[in-house]
Amino acid sequence: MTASLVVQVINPNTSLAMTRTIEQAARAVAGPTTEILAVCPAQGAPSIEGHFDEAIAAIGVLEQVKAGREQGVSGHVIACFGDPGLLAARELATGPVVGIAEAAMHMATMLATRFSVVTTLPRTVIIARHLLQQYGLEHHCAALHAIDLPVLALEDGSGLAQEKVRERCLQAKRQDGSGAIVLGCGGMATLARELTLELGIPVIDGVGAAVKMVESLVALGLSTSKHGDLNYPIRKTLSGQFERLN
Ligand code: 5HY
Repeated sequence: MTASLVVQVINPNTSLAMTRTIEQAARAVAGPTTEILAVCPAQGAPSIEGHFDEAIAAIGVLEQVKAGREQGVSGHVIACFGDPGLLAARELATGPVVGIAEAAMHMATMLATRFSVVTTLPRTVIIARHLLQQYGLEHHCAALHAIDLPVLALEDGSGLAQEKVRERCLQAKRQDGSGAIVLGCGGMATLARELTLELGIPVIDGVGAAVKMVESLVALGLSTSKHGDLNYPIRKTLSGQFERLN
């Protein structure tokens, strides 16, 4: 069956292993006529663990969105829980651009009155807090937890990070009074279904949520508004390392 739409799923870090994990989660939920095009920047940060990494990652996101638009993809997913470069990407894109944090957070509000977030490092919890404020959802979030392991621990094959995620999700369900849990890392994407079954509450992976949101937006004939601040960037000649964004 030929693809009726192509969703570009961007892992903003340069970890090929995590890109594969994210691709697996995206393909698991994609519709029968949806093609998933999983990509990551050739250069940048191997993992995104703070404001500095986010700034670097945003450039890679923009390069991938530009390439995807030129290839005619239907929409884009930014598969990093900080949603790096989201608004800038929306300026560049024609189709919808959905970040995994915003997708998972909004989906959680449709399933429970309060949700908790389980992410990686304590220092990146503040990034999730900033997103909650930016998206107007802070009053829906009961608490944010960190497994206190680096992002790439999710790809080291030991299973330690995955077990820590499970423990933190159980703790969040017990302590926070939350009816749902949002997984706060693209690398956690493949854990959601099993945790939902084990905990008996919705455990939401933003990769799957974002892919389905892009599919829905495209099916409704909706794309990024070009009226106002998300119109295409004002034309100017970018120089140096940014020439490839012209
Ligand atoms: C992510 N970092 O989803 C975020 C998660 C985090 O490299 N991919 C990353 O912990 O901020």
